[in-house]
Amino acid sequence: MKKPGRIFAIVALAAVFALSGCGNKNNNTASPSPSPSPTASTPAAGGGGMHDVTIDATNWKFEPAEIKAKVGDTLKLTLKNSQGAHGIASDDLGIKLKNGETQEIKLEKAGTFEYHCSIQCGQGHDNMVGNIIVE
Ligand SMILES: [Cu+2]
Repeated sequence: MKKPGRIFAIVALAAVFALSGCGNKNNNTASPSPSPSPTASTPAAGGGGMHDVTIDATNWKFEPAEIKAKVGDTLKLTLKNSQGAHGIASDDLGIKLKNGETQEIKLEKAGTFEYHCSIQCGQGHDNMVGNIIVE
């Protein structure tokens, strides 16, 4: 007489293998979702940059006295008086700065724009000029 228990055991084992195999398969298919694609922000071509410039004013000059930028850029200008009392003004670009002030200027046209000291600061006042060159 055969032992049905043994056959049952083999079937049971096969079933276990099948189940475990199936289980592995499920684990594999349930792989973690793909990593999020990097959302790299593409910089705007041709201008659109930001220039953060602090102009240091002394008796009697601005440093830097020349600022270069491209059309479409934004100039973030800050005036810092290290010596004396000076201001910055440019009629063409609408700049008006006193000591410690910051102004953002959108550069929309090419050209060389002069800025000058806006406070009568003494004998070198007329020499206190600078240029913002927009290309
Ligand atoms: Cu001045």
